[in-house]
Amino acid sequence: MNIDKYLFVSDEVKLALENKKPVVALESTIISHGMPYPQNVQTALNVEKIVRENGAVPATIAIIQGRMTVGLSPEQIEYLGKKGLEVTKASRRDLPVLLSRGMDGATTVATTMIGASMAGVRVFATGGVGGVHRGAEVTMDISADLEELASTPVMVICAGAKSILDLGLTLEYLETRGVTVIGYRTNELPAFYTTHSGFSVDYRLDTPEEIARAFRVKIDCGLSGGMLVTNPIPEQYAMDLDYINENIDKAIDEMNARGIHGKASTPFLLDMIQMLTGGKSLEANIQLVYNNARLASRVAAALVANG
Ligand code: PSU
Ligand code: MN
Repeated sequence: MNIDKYLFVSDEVKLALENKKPVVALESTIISHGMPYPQNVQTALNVEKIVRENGAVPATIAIIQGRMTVGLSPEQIEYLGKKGLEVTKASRRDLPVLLSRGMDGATTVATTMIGASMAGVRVFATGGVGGVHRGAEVTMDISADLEELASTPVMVICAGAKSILDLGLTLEYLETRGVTVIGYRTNELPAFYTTHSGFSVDYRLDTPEEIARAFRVKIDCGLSGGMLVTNPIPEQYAMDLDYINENIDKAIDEMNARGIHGKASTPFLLDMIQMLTGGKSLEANIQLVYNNARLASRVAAALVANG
């Protein structure tokens, strides 16, 4: 089987990997479904710039005309951002049909991990990961991101999980599936818009080198799966806990009233929260992604240095 039929790695990313230079994977559902145009495109391009400024090569990932594409061009990023919700939000289960039909897809955390792993990229920066949704004991809505973290060897650096999810159940699920949850310079799981959640991470690690060493052990010992690194939003951009939680509750009520469920849930909630907060949540979202891109670049550098 010739994998090139389904995988395209840009020259820049290929060269970086061959020369053992740090590479940071970036997802595309955050562009098409996570933020409005044109802020989504601007943010995606800025994230790439931040990764470069921190000494790593960015690899934004999406499915383009039936190929898992690792290292999008600025034109491809613009294309996905403009198309927005019209692009298929692609999780693991969507891959067979999208690739065989030659379609486009915006990759979620799960699918971006798959693309990164196919290309040999080990570190991935994003905003928030999917998790166990509130009410999952009835709906069984559990993001495929969690299963991917359990099986695919890519480290995901995020700002914790949003309280649109059930954070306690998300942590239980990750524990069951053997995923280590690291707090970067914190003992408390950050809740995306806020640094506080009331839940603890498994381990606090204080330097990119320590994080890289822990991940290296995992690879060396052949322990399957990734690792979840949670990086709190910088204090000056954090939102007021009660304010954001009130608006999250309103958004969830609205979602239930409209009967929205399945893969449409997360994009709907993000959009609703952005509306209810008059764009304040969007600004926080953008800043935390930048912050994660910086940390991921340093961890990627430390990982190649001790590899
Ligand atoms: N959380 C965000 N922004 C996002 C997402 C989550 O703050 O854009 C996206 C990510 O791509 C994540 C996906 O992988 O939503 C999870 O969707 P689901 O819950 O349907 O698995
Ligand atoms: Mn779901």
